[in-house]
Amino acid sequence: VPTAGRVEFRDVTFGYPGAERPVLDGVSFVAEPGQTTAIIGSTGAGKTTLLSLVSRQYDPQQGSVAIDGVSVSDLGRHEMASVVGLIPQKPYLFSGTIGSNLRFGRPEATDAELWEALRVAQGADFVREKTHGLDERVSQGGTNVSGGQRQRLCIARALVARPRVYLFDDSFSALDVATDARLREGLGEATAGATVIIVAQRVSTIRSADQILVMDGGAVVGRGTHDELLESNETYREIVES
Ligand code: DUT
Ligand code: MG
Repeated sequence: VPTAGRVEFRDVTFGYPGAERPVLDGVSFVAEPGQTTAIIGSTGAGKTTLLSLVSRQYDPQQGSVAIDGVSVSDLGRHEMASVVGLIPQKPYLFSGTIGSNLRFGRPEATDAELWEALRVAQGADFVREKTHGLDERVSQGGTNVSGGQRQRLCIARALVARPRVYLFDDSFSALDVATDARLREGLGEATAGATVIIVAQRVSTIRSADQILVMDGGAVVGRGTHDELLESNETYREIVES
């Protein structure tokens, strides 16, 4: 399996425009290809903000964010879409069909590829039940797709694009434990070789991660495996025990 998508943060500081205090303060870490890096931390810790710097919704005021040694600020918008696949915390659909939503990152994808991505994302059954299948129309504020279904479509959309880096922002918390486990098992295969970063709340979601980053107040206050952090990190223990 070819591997690529090494993400490196070097001493990154970032504050939202107009805000007094930075939201991220001196964040450094490396997320390796072929590995899963999990990020855990209380609400407001800066997890979504960190991901938004990888997908370059914002640029840091200090420090650098690089993918495979290239600063993300040197990647154009179009290039970015094929390098980074973000599954946002609040999943969104574009007005169009289910198929056009799934093909967003790779217009030439075949129907078979869309169905395979849906299968992995645990979304094939509900699309099959739609009268028009992949041609079913959806709209941004539409009600014919539930929140959970929307999330699975966003996961499938990212899989279809085959990026080097996958960013899952709290994509699994709303799923029941069995679906969560099934989904992540399939994702393991579908994303093999890429860099996977998962923001999560459940310990069951992250305990098998190769590396866990513990965030608190905009800083990385711990890193290691589940067992290492249980041993050494008070903030992690508090999160796990809560
Ligand atoms: N913040 C802003 N403007 C924004 C987004 C966030 O000022 O557009 C602030 C809110 C918070 C901090 O930045 O104090 C970090 O927010 P973020 O959304 O990154 O936190 P999180 O770790 O993703 O929290 P949650 O677990 O609730 O998703
Ligand atoms: Mg968030």
